[in-house]
Amino acid sequence: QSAKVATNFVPTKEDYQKVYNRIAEVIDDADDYDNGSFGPVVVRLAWHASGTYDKATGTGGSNYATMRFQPESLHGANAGLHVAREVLEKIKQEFSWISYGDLWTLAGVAAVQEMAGPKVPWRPGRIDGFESHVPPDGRLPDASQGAPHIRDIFYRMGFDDQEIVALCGAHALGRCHTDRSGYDGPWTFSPTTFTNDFYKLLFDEKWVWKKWNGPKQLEDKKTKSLMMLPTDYVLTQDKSFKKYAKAYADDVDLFFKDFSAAYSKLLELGVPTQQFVASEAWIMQTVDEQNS
Ligand code: CCH
Repeated sequence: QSAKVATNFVPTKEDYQKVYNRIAEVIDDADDYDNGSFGPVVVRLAWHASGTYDKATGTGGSNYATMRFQPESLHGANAGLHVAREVLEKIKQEFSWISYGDLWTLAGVAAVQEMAGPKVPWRPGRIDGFESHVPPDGRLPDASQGAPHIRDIFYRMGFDDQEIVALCGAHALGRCHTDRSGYDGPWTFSPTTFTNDFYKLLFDEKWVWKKWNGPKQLEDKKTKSLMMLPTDYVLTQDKSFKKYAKAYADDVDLFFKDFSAAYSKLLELGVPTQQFVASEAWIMQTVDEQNS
C-alpha cells in the first residue's frame, strides 16, 4: 500500500517548499558548530557537487550527487563536507522522494536565501546516479594557485570572468578549517550573513602574508582576524577580475543580481534540460516571507 503511494507521488512546488523549510530549520540548529549555522558548509556542498562539471565531455555536475560515493567523498577538496551531507541526510529520511542532487542544491539555495542573500532560481529534476558517474579528482580549484588556474577550472564549467568573480563572493560566508583545507579563519566579520563584504574588505584592508607554519594565506594587517586565500587576492590583481570585484564592492545590488544568476547556473550544471520538471526555474519563499 505505502509503496504504491510512494511511486505515484508527484511532488509539487509546495512539496519542495516544505523541504526548503525543513532545511532552513536544520541549518539553524547548530549551537555547537562554527558560528551557529550549517549554512556556509551547505553552500560549499552545493558548489562542490556542481563544480565538477566539464562542458567538453558533459561529465560531472550536480545531476547524480556522486559525492555520496568514494573516491569523490575522499577527494581532498571535499574534506569536511561530510558534515553537510550528514545534516541533510536527516531530511532525506523524512522526504525520501527527493533526489540527493535536488536536496543538496535546494539546500544551497535555502542557505543563501536564509542568510539574507538574493533569491536564487531553482528547479528540481536531478536523479541519483552511481559510483560509475564519479568524476576524476582535480576538477575543483586549488586555493594556492593564480589567475590562469582559476580560469582553466571555471572556463571548463562554462563560466566567464564576471561569473567567476561573482561566484567567489560566496566567501562572505563561513571560514577555513585547518583540519579540512589547512587554511584558517573567516573572510568577513559576519560569516553567517550574505553580504558583499568579501569584495569591500579585499579593497579596503591592507593584506599581508600570514607568518605561520600553514599554507600561504593573507591576513588583514589591522585586526589579523580575517583571511584571504591566494585565489581570493588574485581577484584584485588580475585586471579583468579586478574590474568586476571593484564593481561588486561598490554595488551590493549588482553583486546580488549577478551572484544569483551565476549560482543558479552552477547548480544546474550537468543536468540534461529535459530532466527538469519546470521549463522555468522557481523562486522559493524564505521562512520570513511565509510568516509575514
Ligand atoms: Fe570556497 N573555499 N573556494 N567557494 N567556500 C573554502 C570555503 C568555502 C575556494 C577554496 C575554498 C567558491 C570558490 C572557491 C565557499 C563557497 C564557495 C575553503 C575552506 C577553501 C580552501 C574549506 C575549509 O577549510 O573548510 C577556491 C580556491 C575557490 C575558487 O577559486 C565558490 C564559487 C563558492 C560558492 C559559490 C563557502 C561557503 C566556504 C565556507 C565553508 C565553511 O565550512 O564555512
